[in-house]
Amino acid sequence: MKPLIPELQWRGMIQDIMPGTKEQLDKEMTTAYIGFDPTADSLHIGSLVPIILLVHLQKAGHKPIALVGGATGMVGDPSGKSEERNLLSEAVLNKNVAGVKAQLEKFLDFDTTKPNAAEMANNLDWFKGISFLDFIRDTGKHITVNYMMAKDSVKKRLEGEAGMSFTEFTYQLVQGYDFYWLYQNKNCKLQMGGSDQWGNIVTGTELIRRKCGGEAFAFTCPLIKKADGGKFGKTEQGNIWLDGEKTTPYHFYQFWLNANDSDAETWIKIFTFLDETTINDLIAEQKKMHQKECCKKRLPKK
Ligand code: 383
Repeated sequence: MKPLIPELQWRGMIQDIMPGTKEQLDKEMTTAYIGFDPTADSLHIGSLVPIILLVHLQKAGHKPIALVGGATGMVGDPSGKSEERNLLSEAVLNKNVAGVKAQLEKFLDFDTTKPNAAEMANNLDWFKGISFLDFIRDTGKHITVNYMMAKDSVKKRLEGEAGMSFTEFTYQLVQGYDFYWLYQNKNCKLQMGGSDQWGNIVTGTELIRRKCGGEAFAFTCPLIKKADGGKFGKTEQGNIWLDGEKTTPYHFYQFWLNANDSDAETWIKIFTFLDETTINDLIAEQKKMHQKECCKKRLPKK
């Protein structure tokens, strides 16, 4: 096992971390997961940061699970959203699950001869067998409404005019149950995600503690912002998608090339696997030569 947390720390990829997480990772090969909801048939470069987290985790010798939210996609995560989402039809969801799954499969090593082979999961596989009554009795009973209402994702929406449906209110419990299920069935002790996911992730560790007295861990990565305050991953043409049909390789490359110097310095640490010395040299070279292309040319190409 290679040290994962220090590696992610110098890259600026850790926002919040639960006490004991580093010790758990140092102690044993740890199974960890990140969830991706099928809100579109392709992921975009915002999802690339958590995908890269999974890759670092596997490179360090731990076991990654990439979860596609066939069930949570039916509910809609209110985290970071000021308005209620529209429900997606089952046909659209099925198409999106297939698209997201195919993309995630490209990044991880699924070779089952290795002890830390990656796995894919779809939370619909366990949720389709759970009845509403079972869920509110066996899971809902462990978490108070007071606890759920204290989350940012809920508080923000209660302050607004439009409110929040019961459907979206339950989201954190559904994601929380996933963590519990993976803890029980896959010995998964760690959940990661972007910092917008902290509330949902902690509901999971809380559920694990209350339902079976278990201890689980978490950390999040910062949500990428541009130095000029603009939204990362958006251009005038819209989102930068990972799907080459939606964003051509040419536009994908142009996106990185158009980064300003300061963003290029931050992004080279996150979006490449170059080591610290190489990156420091590139940054120094960029500063010296005022030649802004030298970091950017090493950013990913499709
Ligand atoms: C579903 C079930 C789980 C665990 C997580 C999920 C998905 C999660 C979510 N994530 C975002 C998404 O899918 O909505 N509730 O669009 C994004 N993620 C990752 C990362 C991020 C988050 O896919 O911060 C950006 O990409 O966590 O917004 O059991």
